Amino acid sequence: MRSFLLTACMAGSTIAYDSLFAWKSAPIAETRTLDELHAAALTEGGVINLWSGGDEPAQQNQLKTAFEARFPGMTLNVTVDVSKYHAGRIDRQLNEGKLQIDATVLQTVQDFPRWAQQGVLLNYKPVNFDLIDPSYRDSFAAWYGVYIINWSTLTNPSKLAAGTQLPVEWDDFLRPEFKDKLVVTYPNDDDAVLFAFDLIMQQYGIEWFESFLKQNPFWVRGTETPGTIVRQQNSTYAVAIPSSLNRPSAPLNATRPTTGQFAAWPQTGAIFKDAPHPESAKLLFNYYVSNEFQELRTSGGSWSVRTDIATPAGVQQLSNMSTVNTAAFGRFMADRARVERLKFYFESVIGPAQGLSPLVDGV
Ligand SMILES: *[C@@H]1O[C@H](CO)[C@@H](O)[C@H](O)[C@H]1NC(C)=O
Ligand SMILES: *[C@@H]1O[C@H](CO)[C@@H](O)[C@H](O)[C@H]1NC(C)=O
Ligand SMILES: *[C@@H]1O[C@H](CO)[C@@H](O)[C@H](O)[C@H]1NC(C)=O
Ligand SMILES: *[C@@H]1O[C@H](CO)[C@@H](O)[C@H](O)[C@H]1NC(C)=O
Ligand SMILES: CC(=O)N[C@H]1CO[C@H](CO)[C@@H](O)[C@@H]1O
Repeated sequence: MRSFLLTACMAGSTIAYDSLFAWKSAPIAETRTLDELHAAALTEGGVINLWSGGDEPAQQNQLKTAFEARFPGMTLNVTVDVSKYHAGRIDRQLNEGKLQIDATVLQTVQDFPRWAQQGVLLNYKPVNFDLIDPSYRDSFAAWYGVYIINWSTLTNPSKLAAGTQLPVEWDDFLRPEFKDKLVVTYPNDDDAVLFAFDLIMQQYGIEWFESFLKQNPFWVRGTETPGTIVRQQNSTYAVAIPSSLNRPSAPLNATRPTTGQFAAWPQTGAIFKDAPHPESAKLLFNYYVSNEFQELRTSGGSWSVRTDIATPAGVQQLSNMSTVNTAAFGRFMADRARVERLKFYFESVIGPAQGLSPLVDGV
């Protein structure tokens, strides 16, 4: 009996957590500076293993470059893959008691409350935690939004007749000049795209989508792929849905509806309680919510997850816009039965997503 208990305890330290109500999980509040955290992280070997949601391998290069330049001797070993694939592999590592990664930042925001309930996340407030928008953070600091992802539409006017008006509202995509010109991510492959289509159709109905289909859109995997294709001169595709650019270089133009709803949400992260490099993970998460990183994002035209960081010039304040609700995404993602029904609706009309993972498809 004794040896059985001992074995059971050693098999996974999660056994000691309160996974019934997750009581007694008051967070540790960080008081150290970034430089003090840096010194602590170096004593662990200088590597942090992060799994980050995304659909092109280079999507976290900006973070990696900025982090490694700011903290000499540190390596941010970031692996980008589709969040829904990362989440399943994380569950497997947790289940086997062989956690190899320190932290994750994902689009599958519904996974974080579940992991918090299982007791596998570190309840930890980085400096500035209380300045994160309350709707983006867990009260006990198990998880929180670290940056905002926001979508627009990208148009390449050089591939359209001179003088073509850019598409702005969702109805504009139905105009005859955009037939055979649209390249769009499969909503049944990416839940955030599904959310974007759900918003449109809640507003404009199934008739909108039936007309949209008559435009003969080119469906692709990955949310960066439409923009890549629209930029290339060797195809006729001129309008990308979605795109995350707001200030693209010429000749491209970004637009966003002023009446229709569009998708934006806090990409959410957490440190694991059994992280092999806990001090390194803490350094990264303090950096994420620091003025330095949040201002790097806003200087690129993006919004901040923090309420005290100024919205960039020329960009409307997020909390003051009637066309976007950043907290709605989490509620959408949490209702898996509805998400499933929606996916099958789209699959029944446009078929299952075709092609390799966008991480390896070469586009
Ligand atoms: C970097 O991350 C990958 C994927 O998690 C892992 O296979 C690899 O061992 C890590 N490298 C180091 C140096 O820890
Ligand atoms: C267009 O050009 C890119 C390289 O710029 C290439 O990878 C792609 O296959 C080309 N597409 C077509 C349809 O020819
Ligand atoms: C697209 O953006 C360019 C600047 O990059 C601007 O000169 C041009 O007028 C815009 N086109 C349209 C149709 O608004
Ligand atoms: C909020 O929106 C209103 C109108 O919708 C506008 O008058 C006001 O200037 C906006 N405030 C900020 C801080 O953006
Ligand atoms: C208006 C806005 O916030 N746009 C930003 C959306 O996100 C991208 C990158 O993530 C920025 O480059 C945009 O400027």
